[in-house]
Amino acid sequence: MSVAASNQNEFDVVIIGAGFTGLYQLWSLRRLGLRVVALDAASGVGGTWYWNCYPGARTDSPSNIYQYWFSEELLAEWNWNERYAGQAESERYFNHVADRFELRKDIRLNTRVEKAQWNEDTATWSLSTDKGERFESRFVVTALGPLSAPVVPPFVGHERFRGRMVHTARWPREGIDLKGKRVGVIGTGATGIQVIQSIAPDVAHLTVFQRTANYAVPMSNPRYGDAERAAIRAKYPKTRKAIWTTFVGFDEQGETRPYFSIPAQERREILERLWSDGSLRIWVAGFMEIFFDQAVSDEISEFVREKIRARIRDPKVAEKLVPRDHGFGTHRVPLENGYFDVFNRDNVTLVDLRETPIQCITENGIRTSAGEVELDVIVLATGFDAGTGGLTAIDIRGRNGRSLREEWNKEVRTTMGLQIHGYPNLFTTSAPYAPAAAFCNAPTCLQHQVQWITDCIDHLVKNDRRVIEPTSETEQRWLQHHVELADMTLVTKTRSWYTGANIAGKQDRVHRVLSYLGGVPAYREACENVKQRGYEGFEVA
Ligand code: NA7
Repeated sequence: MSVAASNQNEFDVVIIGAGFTGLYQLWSLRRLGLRVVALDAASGVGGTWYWNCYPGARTDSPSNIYQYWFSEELLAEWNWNERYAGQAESERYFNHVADRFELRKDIRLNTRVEKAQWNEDTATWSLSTDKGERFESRFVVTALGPLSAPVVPPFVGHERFRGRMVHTARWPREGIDLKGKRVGVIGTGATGIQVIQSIAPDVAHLTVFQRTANYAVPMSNPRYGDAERAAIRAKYPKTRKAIWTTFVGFDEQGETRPYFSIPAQERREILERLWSDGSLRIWVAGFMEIFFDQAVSDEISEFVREKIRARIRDPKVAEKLVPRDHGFGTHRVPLENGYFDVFNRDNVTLVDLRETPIQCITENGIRTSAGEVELDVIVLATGFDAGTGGLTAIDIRGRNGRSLREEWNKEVRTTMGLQIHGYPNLFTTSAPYAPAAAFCNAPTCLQHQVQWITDCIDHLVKNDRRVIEPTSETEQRWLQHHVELADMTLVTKTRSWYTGANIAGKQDRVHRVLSYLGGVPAYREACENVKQRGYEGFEVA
């Protein structure tokens, strides 16, 4: 039964975001009979898959596990066209979900939440938007996605550039005609790789500005017909079980034998088999020891380096493209579709920024220490302020006016990535210190968080409780547990958005890594324990 008054902008729950998480959260909470609204700054639903419409944008998780599990009808009727859905197909899926479950009537688009303030007297949140609207609600759920705040590096002279400069996550919906243009791409993460391999054949000249070489696995992306879809659907019960029980929420479990207990020849055969699957299996369903054991990491990293070298004709270029400063899998591993072959093309140049750093942006292009590269378009594939950037973009004020932005500017804290001490009735998804922040098939972990939050709100409403907040002791215990696990891994030793190292000063504020590294089953168990024990460690009033 709804607890909100009938005022137009008073709700039981305001959800911020109408992407993967927001849509499911809306569907789930509405079923409890609550008054719920989802607010989103975009002019369409889909979140990440609305914004990231750059050329070649595609999921790196297969479509059979990058989807919702809450509706048998949806699973039966939605036909994925490819093993890895492209941006357009993903966006269509979210629009279908919004229509199919009549979610749109409770979604306000083009509405950016700017401030959220906790009112001690009424035990409610007040939210204000860029349109000057005000919303009152008892609970707030942030469904901002882990990668929604784009990073534009402060290059000297960027305002001088007379061509077009665009961040991949703000690609114009109408597209950009790159045919015959001189294009520079800065960044070779998962996004840069997708853009580079997609646009290289069309542009007059492509200059790739690489700071850190990246491992990438060749994607095998067959199109699906009815027979393939039927076979995939037949496996859904098994898949559904697997995603909850595997370490990173995929549908395959890794090898359980210790790596070096397997003879060298057999190890090689296993790696070749995993590699030829054309998926992330070699990373997340291979040998988990790559995350913990330097010797295992070294051998598997060298296997991948060999594969990269074999693709590139010029050995000097190959050596620049081979990562040496981190082990395979300690950053996010992208899939690629012809990425390394691009560097065999006459119209593509690789600039190694470690040798010749960017000095500034000029009127005509980019100046490195080796000289100026003239460009018509600069593509910034420079990533995101992951996990925290979406939340700190909003002025969130908890008890006694405390500011999340200011607090996280000193130290990033959460309790299981689900709540933050000092911010009652605020639930977060894809926030730091849960697997959903990074180290998980995002849809698996986000759906789990939605379910936990839904159960929690249901519990409070049914028991006539108004407020829930983790104690600072609980938060401290979780952080300690997170750090102990993180310190056992090689991930903490690397520089990437996983560790906050892509943002100046952020690494010092993050507890080792953004993502909880205990795996999906352990995280789910921890969350379940809290619930089963009546929200033990949380103050419920
Ligand atoms: P990433 O993975 O953070 O990659 C950003 C890339 O941009 C990476 O190669 C960076 O080099 C590079 N970068 C960032 N700032 C600069 C500056 N100032 N100069 C030169 N190069 C720079 O972001 P993506 O968008 O590719 O991927 C994010 C996630 O989206 C991905 O992991 C998937 O989960 C989907 P660096 O490595 O920092 O040296």
